[in-house]
Parts: sequence; structure tokens; C-alpha cells
Amino acid sequence: MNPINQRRLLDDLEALSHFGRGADGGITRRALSREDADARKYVMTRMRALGFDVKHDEVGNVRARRAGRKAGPVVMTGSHLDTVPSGGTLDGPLGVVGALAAIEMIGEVKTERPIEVVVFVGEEGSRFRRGTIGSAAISGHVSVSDILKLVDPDGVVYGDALATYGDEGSPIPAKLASEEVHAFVELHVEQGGVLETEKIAIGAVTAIAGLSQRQVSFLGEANHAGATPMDLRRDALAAAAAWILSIEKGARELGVVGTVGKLEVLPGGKNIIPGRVNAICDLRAPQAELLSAIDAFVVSSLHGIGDAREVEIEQSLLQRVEPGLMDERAISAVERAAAAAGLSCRRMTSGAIHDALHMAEICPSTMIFVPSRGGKSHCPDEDTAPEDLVNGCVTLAHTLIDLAG
Ligand code: HGY
Ligand code: MN
Ligand code: MN
Repeated sequence: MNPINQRRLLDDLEALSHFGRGADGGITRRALSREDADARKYVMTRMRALGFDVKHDEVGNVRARRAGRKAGPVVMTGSHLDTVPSGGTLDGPLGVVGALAAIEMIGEVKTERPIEVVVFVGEEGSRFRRGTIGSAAISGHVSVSDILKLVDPDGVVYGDALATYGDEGSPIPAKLASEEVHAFVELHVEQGGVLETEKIAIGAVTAIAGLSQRQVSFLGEANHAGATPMDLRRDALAAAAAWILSIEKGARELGVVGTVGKLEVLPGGKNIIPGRVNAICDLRAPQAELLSAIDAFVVSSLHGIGDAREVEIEQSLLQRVEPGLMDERAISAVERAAAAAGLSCRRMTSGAIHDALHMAEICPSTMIFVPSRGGKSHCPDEDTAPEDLVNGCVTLAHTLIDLAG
């Protein structure tokens, strides 16, 4: 096996960071946008240069396969290239170009099983109403036809965005059956501070938290900010603020996490009492029962606050992704790989959602985490030391060899 080409890895990450980089240094690369297409094209060129047979599937995933000595169930790896608004350079891309670096490290070694590197489309859910779109199609969790009908906030239909910024040529089917996939492993930044704090090089992921996102509108009454007495107001933003604080309280009490990261205040004049507020809450929990508990709490507090403040409430579930367990066979392969590379390793759970969650529905899956500087992610400060990036790729290479035989 060859050593990991650190220079090439850093150059790939740097090249991808130019697609969608904003003035604040953050990366904004929405699914099936021009920037997303450019990033995908960069990666496909690198894949073809490495001898992969590069295809794309019905929902826009890139599917690059490297033949094994035998045909049969494939070992898959990969991640996503789309980002959150003003996100970091590593969340997603590390799992894509890190997989190419791992394949280059494997070099001439011909594994028994084929290896496929996937670029999952629309993991972040920043454009269409749900995330993990590409892996949901591969696992069959969501049908291709339902995905093609998704609509973004500007009214653009997924199928049309795919026709504009998808890849040319006829697609392969997206759905894979369990018997077609031997295992899946995704290299990803931890997006938290456990590995850095404990000075551990590699995380072997045992479970991924579930998520529930709700779209909520508070319908109060726009009125004059100066002439309207406090007891005659139906202030939509004050109601939303009370709700957001109740989410924070409920999440702390249940030991889960809850966030309102998206808020629209209308009409938005500084001297107008807000008449309407649109919000999206994001709830995460490691077990389905806990996720249901925080979701029920959030809905009930919503209606309590609406009644107390005479503000009407409209709310609907945007998406719910069940928490999932990773597979012992895949987890132990990561632990063996880290040991072979002489790297410290610990088992851990993921608070962030990943495509591995849907891949676990069809095959033994896990993830390889590397430390995030300051535990930061989903922001321009997202960073990981080059040595840690390389450690992740080395561990991935050994894991692929272990799983692909
Ligand atoms: O939101 C998440 O957990 C992931 O980054 N999409
Ligand atoms: Mn990610
Ligand atoms: Mn993310």
C-alpha cells in the first residue's frame, strides 16, 4: 500500500471549497445548484483518473465503482458535497475526497469485492424539505418518484433541478437491495468535541441520533409599535420567543437537544409589531421514545403559548428520521483498522444525522470520525488538523481492505 498523499488531499479539499465560497469564508453549496454540479464534476474527473467506472443514479447520486477480483456485493464508502448555508469545508467533502485518497493508498491491491465511492445528493436538507435524500433513495426509504416531486422554497421541483444541474447520460437505478451491498463506511468530521478533548485520533460510530423537524407559523397581528398598548397586542415574535425558550428548557430536562435556527419575521419593519413569524425547529435524540417525547413537548408548549397570547398556530412535521444503530461487524472493522494504523480509537455516538443512517437500513454500516478543532462545524470555522485528516483516510483504507477482502 502507498502512503496517503496529504498534499493531494489538502489540494482536493481546497479546490472543492471554491465552489460556493462566500465573503465570510463560509461555503454555501445547495443540492443540485451550479456550485454543487461544479463540485461533483471536479470529483468525477478525479474518480475517472483513478480508473473508476463513474455513473450517476436516478436522483443524482454519483456512483463510482472499482472492480474487485470477484463480482458480488460491493463495499461502499462516500459522503456528500452539499452544505448548510455558510458551512465549513470538511462536512461531506472529507468523506468523498478522503475516500479517493484511501483508494490511492490501496493502490494496486485488488480487493476481492468491488468498492464503490458514492457522492450522496442533498444530505443537508438545506434546499428541499428533507435531508439525506441520496441515501434515502439508495436504501429505498423514500421512492425515487417521491424525491423527484420535492419542491424547494422557490417552487423549483427536484426533477427539474436534476435536469438542469444533474449529470448527463442515462442514470442507473438508485435503489440497492441488501444482498447487493456488503457494508458501508463513511469518513466524516466528528462535528463535536469528544475526540479533541480526549486526544483520541479515531471515533468508531455505534449509533446515530434521530431527528424531528417541524415547520411552525405564529399568526398574530401586525400593528403600530408606538401607538399599540402592551395589553392590546398579539405579538407573533414574542410568542415565538416564549416557545423557543420552552424548547431550550424541555430539551435540557429531557437530556436531548433542540434548536430553532431558521426564523422569518413579517412584515419585518422596526416600528411594526410582528404579525407573522415562520420558524423551523430541529430536535435530536438518541432513542425514538425520547425523540417522540421532546417532539410532543414542543407541540404542546406551542399550543399553550398560542392560547395564552391569542396567537394562532399553524404547524406541520417537515421530516422525521429515526435514530439508528451501526453494525458490530463494521464497527469492529474500523477498530481493527485504527489498530493496524497504530491510532487510538473509541466507540461513540453521533448527534449529527448522516447518510450512514439510511445505508444501515440495507447493510452493515458505520462511520469513522476524526477530531473537529474546538468541536465546531456547520460554520466557517470548521477545521481539522491535516494529520487528523490523514489518520482518517489511513483508517478508511485499512477498513476498506478489511471489509472488501
Ligand atoms: O443536520 C445534520 O445533522 C447533518 O449535518 N445534515
Ligand atoms: Mn455531513
Ligand atoms: Mn452537516
